[in-house]
Amino acid sequence: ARAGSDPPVVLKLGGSLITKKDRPETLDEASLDAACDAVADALAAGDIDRLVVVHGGGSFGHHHASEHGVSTTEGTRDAEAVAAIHGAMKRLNARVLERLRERGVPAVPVHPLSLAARADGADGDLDLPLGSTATLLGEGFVPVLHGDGVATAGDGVTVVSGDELVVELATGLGARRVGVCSTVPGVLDSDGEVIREIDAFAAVADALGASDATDVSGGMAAKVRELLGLDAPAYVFGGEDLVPFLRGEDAGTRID
Ligand code: IP8
Repeated sequence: ARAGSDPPVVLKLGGSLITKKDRPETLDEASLDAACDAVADALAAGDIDRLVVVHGGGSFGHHHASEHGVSTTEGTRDAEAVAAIHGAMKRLNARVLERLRERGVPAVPVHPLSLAARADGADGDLDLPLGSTATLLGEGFVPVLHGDGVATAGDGVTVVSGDELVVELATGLGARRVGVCSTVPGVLDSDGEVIREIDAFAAVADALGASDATDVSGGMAAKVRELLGLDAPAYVFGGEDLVPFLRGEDAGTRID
């Protein structure tokens, strides 16, 4: 049997959704619980067969990354800094896994620092070997990845964001659908209204460039561009739309 041959759904739970961003290493217990309930219910109901979860850093990873001056473009060669960032992300990952498993979800960790690399420096493409994730999926597990540090040729260790992992996973695993769930109800136009559907970048570029509200997670415009490049339909939505997304319904903004 070929592991992971069924196209999976890839779901990102944003750091802003599952943590309280303004207090170091603090969960948003209520919204993490609600997200874990939604995932458990969708798997139990058979709405979803195979699922990969990615979560962001929120007040765990970003707190330590900024303390050490490390970002997606700024690397470090200080092992203490790497340990602090990776350690915080593993603590968050452990809490997410625990809550999923409490609900009967067979969630297991996949840590990007141990797998991924950028061979061409901070601007280079991410190489994320997917053998372990695909095999875990094929064996019935729900792999849970997270934003992390990543070995970066010439720059030490930089940050890999959950969004970047989502794109790699969706492409490499041939995802069926992609969901990016955060505290924002979708991609917003310059009036703050959710854009229901995006099928071409040019049509929304002005609106995305013009609005501050769309820029909460490191550039909505860049994110939309990446998601448009995927074969699978992608949805950007808020926590209130997680249940419909997992049921296969439209949620927030559809990008396809
Ligand atoms: O919250 C970055 O992941 P993101 C995680 O998806 C770290 O941008 C290590 C800061």
